[in-house]
Amino acid sequence: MRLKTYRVATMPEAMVLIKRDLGDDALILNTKKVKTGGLFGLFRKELLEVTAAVETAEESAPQPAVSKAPPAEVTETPEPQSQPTDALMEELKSLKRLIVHEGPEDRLPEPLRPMRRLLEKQGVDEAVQTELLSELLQTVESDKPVQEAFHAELVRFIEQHQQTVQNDSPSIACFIGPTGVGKTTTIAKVAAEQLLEHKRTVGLITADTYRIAAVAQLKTYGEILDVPVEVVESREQLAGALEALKACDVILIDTAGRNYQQAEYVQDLQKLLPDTQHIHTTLVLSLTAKYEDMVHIIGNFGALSIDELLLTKKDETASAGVILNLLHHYRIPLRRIATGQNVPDDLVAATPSLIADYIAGELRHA
Ligand SMILES: Nc1nc2c(ncn2[C@@H]2O[C@H](COP(=O)(O)OP(=O)(O)OP(=O)(O)O)[C@@H](O)[C@H]2O)c(=O)[nH]1
Ligand SMILES: [Mg+2]
Repeated sequence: MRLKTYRVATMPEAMVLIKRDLGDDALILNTKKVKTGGLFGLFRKELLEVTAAVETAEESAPQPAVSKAPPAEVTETPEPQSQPTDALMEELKSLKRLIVHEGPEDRLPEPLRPMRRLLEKQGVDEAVQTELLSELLQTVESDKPVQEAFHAELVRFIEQHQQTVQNDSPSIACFIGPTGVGKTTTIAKVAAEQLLEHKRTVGLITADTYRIAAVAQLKTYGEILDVPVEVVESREQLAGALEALKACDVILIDTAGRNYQQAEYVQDLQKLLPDTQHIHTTLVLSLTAKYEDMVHIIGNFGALSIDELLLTKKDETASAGVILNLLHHYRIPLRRIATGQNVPDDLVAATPSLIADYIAGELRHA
């Protein structure tokens, strides 16, 4: 990449120079106002500092052309043309934010604008949009449909940010989360999957004695699947239930749905879980929730380590952008997504291509 910085009085002046030096493919990376000259601060002139770049021969990504403008008198400060350093590339990355997001004039090339609109509509936050679209700017090839490149970029992004679960077959797993997100239903799905697909014996425990129907709900699943169910109210009782079910290959623990926006409920959970033994903890969140609320909830779990995130109710929303936000901002593995009420069918692996389909699907069908 060749980079040049110009100091000019007006933007059209910069355009002429950029076009002359860097050609039609040049891209404006940044514009800022700078004060120059003057004596003791008097008679200082305000100029525009414009940084532009163009890909060199080895880099083939097409860039938007700079529009034509009338010539004018200018002050020019050319940069030495050397290989970009890591620091420079970092700086470029932050400058890309300016290209991707609207400035005084929209600098994002026309073919990428529907993608930005889509990401916005899907609830993808600005930092993630910037990363995705600036990468796309570099990788998109003129002979390939831009939708394909977008899908491929989504897959790359997800692969890069998705963490793998430390223990993908935990023998004791606990499901926690806000009210009504689908914890109990998901436990039934996981229990059935373990029994039927992996031929493991399963035991269920519920610590949800808060809601009258909660115990009955898990017991019903226990009867259908023909697996034992224990009911506990305290850490001591939980230890007893774990002991009683120790012959089972897998023990799944259900908990009461709580408003984890309030930290006191996290403390209640800490009092329930053993302090001597690590239990694989899955935080269940509904995709119908707002991302800001998810952030708040995850923040409250600071002291209690979350081993895995499981997202439910994908079938109830067309927006999947929060998945990208979560993968980008948190290092919590996401392994499964629940896609409906049917036990055991509506539980799928959160693969990069599936998540990319969720996001880009709308664009393809448009
Ligand atoms: N559409 C849809 N509904 C779901 C999904 N998962 C669970 N549900 C439904 O959501 C409702 C609540 O499910 P539960 O499993 O009882 O939720 P919970 O988190 O255990 O609820 P509490 O224990 O009360 O906090 C039920 O009607 C489920 O059938 C899903 O992926 N999609
Ligand atoms: Mg429940």
